[in-house]
Amino acid sequence: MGKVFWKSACPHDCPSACCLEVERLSSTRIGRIRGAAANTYTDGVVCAKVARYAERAHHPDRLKQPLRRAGEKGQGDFRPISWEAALDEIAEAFQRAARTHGAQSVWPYHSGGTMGVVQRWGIDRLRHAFGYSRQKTTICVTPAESGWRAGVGKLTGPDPREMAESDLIVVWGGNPVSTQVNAMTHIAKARKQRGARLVVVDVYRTPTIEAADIALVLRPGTDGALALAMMHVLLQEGLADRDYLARHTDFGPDIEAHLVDKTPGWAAAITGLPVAEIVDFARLYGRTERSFLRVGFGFTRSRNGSAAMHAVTCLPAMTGAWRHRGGGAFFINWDNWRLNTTLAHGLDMIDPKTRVLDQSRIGPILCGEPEALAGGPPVKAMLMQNANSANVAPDSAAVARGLGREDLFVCVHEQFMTATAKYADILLPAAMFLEYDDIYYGLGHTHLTVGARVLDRYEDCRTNHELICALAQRLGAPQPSFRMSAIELLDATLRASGKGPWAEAAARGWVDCVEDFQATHFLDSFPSSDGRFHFKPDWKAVGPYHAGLRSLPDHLENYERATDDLPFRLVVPPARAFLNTTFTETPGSSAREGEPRALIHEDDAARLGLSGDGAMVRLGNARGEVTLAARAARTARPGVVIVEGNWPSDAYPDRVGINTLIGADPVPPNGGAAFHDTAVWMRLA
Ligand SMILES: Nc1nc2c(c(=O)[nH]1)N[C@H]1C(S)=C(S)[C@@H](COP(=O)(O)OP(=O)(O)OC[C@H]3O[C@@H](n4cnc5c(=O)[nH]c(N)nc54)[C@H](O)[C@@H]3O)O[C@H]1N2
Ligand SMILES: Nc1nc2c(c(=O)[nH]1)N[C@H]1C(S)=C(S)[C@@H](COP(=O)(O)OP(=O)(O)OC[C@H]3O[C@@H](n4cnc5c(=O)[nH]c(N)nc54)[C@H](O)[C@@H]3O)O[C@H]1N2
Ligand code: SF4
Ligand SMILES: [Mo]
Repeated sequence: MGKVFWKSACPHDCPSACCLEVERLSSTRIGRIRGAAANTYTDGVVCAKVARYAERAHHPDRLKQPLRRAGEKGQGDFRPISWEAALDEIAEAFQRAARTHGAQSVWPYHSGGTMGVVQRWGIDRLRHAFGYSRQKTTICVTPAESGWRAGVGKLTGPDPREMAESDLIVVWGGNPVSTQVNAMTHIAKARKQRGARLVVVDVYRTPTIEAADIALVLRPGTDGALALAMMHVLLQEGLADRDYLARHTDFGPDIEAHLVDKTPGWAAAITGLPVAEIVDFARLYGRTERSFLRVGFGFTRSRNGSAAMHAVTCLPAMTGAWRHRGGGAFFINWDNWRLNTTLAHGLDMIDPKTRVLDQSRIGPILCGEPEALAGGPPVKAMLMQNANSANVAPDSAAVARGLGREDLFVCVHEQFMTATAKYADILLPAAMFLEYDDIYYGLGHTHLTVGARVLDRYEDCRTNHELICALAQRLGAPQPSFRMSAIELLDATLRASGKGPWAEAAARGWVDCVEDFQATHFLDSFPSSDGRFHFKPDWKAVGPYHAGLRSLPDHLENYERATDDLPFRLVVPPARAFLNTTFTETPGSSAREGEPRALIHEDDAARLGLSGDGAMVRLGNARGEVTLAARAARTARPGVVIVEGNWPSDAYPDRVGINTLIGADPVPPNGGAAFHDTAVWMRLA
């Protein structure tokens, strides 16, 4: 008998949002996973870590029963209890917090473990039904999103499949070979069929840089300067499309005057790139009609990241590349789904007076910083789903202090015993995507992808949706949405959005929400307040921390500069075989990644007296110190240290993880974490 493959969709926080085919061996076991060939974005490809998902789904360490803390917070000592007893305790803790400190002292917290419409954001129904604190979900896209919105207006753009019809693809501050492999499929088509060239802008030699025709390795946090100098060259050399600028943008003499002294020489001194590289790149960009700018998140994870994103998005507005098939720029799709999630996310229950807590600032919030608490009460009770904040959030020492508070009740709903799970008072076992139904937003493409259940539930696990419903009922919520199944909610959501019934979507595996060329290339108008692209952003309208941002394309010097005391710049990008901290538990992924490791420029290594593999270094700043293995490599610029992968703190010799060194101050103008913007000292350990 042939192998049996079932349709599904990847739930993880990855813009590829792949359509999957899962080899189903029985109602409780899977074999290989492959990409759906019939989906024209996935195109039959998935990453290696999801291809071997059986390792994760059938992992012996999966949580399988509800647990109650028996030892110290953070130690991971638990005893089994029943679901009923666990739900009673959570409900009691929430009611107690609400009684003594008000409903806003309860903080339901979520991040990107699953990206499902119901299984991730369903927690918002619980929140809104009881007036618990709201959450501003900033940890990932916010700095990039803010910069994009400031110029373009909305988070949409050309169909990324058009990259195959492009003559020049610029991957700017992203590493898709590692972080969204499918983008490379479409880029490869353009290179094969049209001889297209690939330019990659990064701060070290990533696998994507290695695949590029032209590689620009600059100093961290200097992308704005590169973009400004490119605009300078485009204007100087007659490569700007003056007609397009006049018709479709707010470009004017003030911007032109601002760019006069942003010469390649000026940018060379800031970026570390040779003048000729900057000029050649600008000319190539300006002379290619079909130039597709695929912007990543990486270069925006700096204190000047929103401004840098805005400056970069000015480039296609200056050349008019938006007009051409295979031209323009793309970051993510978010504003094009038009899903009506009022029922699924309880939007009609929102009380706009309820405070909003910033997800990235969980450390300062739990440590009681008044400004972080947005003028409200301390957080006294939490439910955490889809999140490993003890490892992934900035300033992890503060997160640990906060989660370790004796007066804070924490329920964690997890698949594994993560660093965060160890802080739980009640730890509940979560089902995996193969065991539930959901719809996912394909942020890197145009499809809503659909994953119907493939396997029976593992042991005593429950889905996020089931936990939310059970808890809401315990707390006395009368709303019918807490009594609906995930499929009922999804079906209602799709129908209310004019996208047909669930059964149809599930049978196909996706809903393509693609819009036509005219709309996605903004030929009639940009999705901004006045229909134009904004060289002059209204930062005030984007977010509250707009002080210091100018109404111009700009390179801001507000990042953590290297100093005599802190002479190195630390960058902490994703590892290929992990997805944030997910997959750090699977043998295939952890074997491939080895151990936490600092990549140090050979010249710096020599100066430090670092020799041979296996040497250990200590990195530090005012926030803390981290010890890890080091390797000398000619991969970034001198003075730049790269630590790939978000390893569990237990993987470090001192059990202190890398995010100890990262600041939790909000990125202007609308928040988010400056993960790649950290100054440190370094010495041999
Ligand atoms: N394998 C794997 N895939 C993933 C993830 C993962 O952890 N592992 N994470 C997922 C998630 S949540 C997200 S948000 C995406 C992120 O996907 P990406 O868009 O790739 O974003 P980043 O991970 O922030 O970093 C991308 C690149 O930016 C570079 N970079 C850092 N600072 C700068 C800078 O100042 N300038 C420039 N030009 N480049 C800079 C880094 O070196 C890195 O190579 O990937 C998703 N996919
Ligand atoms: N050093 C460093 N830190 C970073 C980044 C970086 O590049 N470098 N990137 C940042 C970014 S972009 C992001 S988005 C964040 C990501 O941070 P998180 O969203 O916290 O991502 P993960 O670490 O993968 O943790 C998600 C957890 O959800 C669990 N999970 C998965 N599916 C389900 C489910 O269905 N139900 C439940 N209950 N749990 C589930 C997984 O087991 C996992 O432990 O990290 C940020 N932190
Ligand atoms: S992690 Fe990304 S590339 Fe891998 S299967 Fe999921 S969506 Fe596709
Ligand atoms: Mo992310």
